Amino acid sequence: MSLTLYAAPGACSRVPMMTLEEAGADYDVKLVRFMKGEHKRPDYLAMHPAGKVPLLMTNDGPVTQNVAIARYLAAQFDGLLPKAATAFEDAQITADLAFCADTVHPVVTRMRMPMFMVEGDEAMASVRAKAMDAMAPLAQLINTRLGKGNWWYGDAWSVMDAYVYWIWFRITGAGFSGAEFSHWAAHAAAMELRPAIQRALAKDAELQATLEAEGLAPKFK
Ligand SMILES: N[C@@H](CCC(=O)N[C@@H](CS)C(=O)NCC(=O)O)C(=O)O
Repeated sequence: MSLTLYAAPGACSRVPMMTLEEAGADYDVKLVRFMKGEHKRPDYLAMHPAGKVPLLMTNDGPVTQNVAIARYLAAQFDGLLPKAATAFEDAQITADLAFCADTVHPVVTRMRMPMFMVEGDEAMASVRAKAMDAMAPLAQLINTRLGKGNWWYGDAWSVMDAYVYWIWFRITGAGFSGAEFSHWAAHAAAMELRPAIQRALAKDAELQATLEAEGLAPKFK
């Protein structure tokens, strides 16, 4: 199985990067330079018509969307998601992944990238403030869930842990206070002790170093 992950440092492509490391998969990483618009070029759009990362190129073809990539990898490698015994259990797993992708991630984007939504400093500050407010109840949900066990699904690590860890990194990096969310903070600390996660973070840091060396690292206010 040949696997190539198209990724940008700090982006949600970190979720499959952590997943691939946890799976012990043999894979290549291709850096996508947002500032050069590489993700909007015809060759990339042919693989990912929405022009986003992550993209996982496989022997079967390109797999896009974090939810689909997580499920695809979990079908190839053990230990990435619980094995659903019923359609209902399967739906719960999809709902968990979709909660991250469809409910929380858009709020992260508003917090981190208000310039995608509006123009002008005042309008951007307003979008960011609203996103901080919208994040609070979502953070509470995640924190409560993580207070029930070591990992999202209790004793077993899963892609959900990678997903909520990426969200934690993004929101605390954007100034959202994690102080009230002690279970989530403890989860993030536990993630950082895992060798596979350390390897993924090191790979992501290499991508960032490449962008910086090329003068292509985005600068945010
Ligand atoms: N629902 C998508 C979200 C992908 C997404 O928004 N990726 C961002 C990075 S976190 C991106 O590629 N942004 C670049 C852009 O929109 O130009 C997924 O889960 O794969």
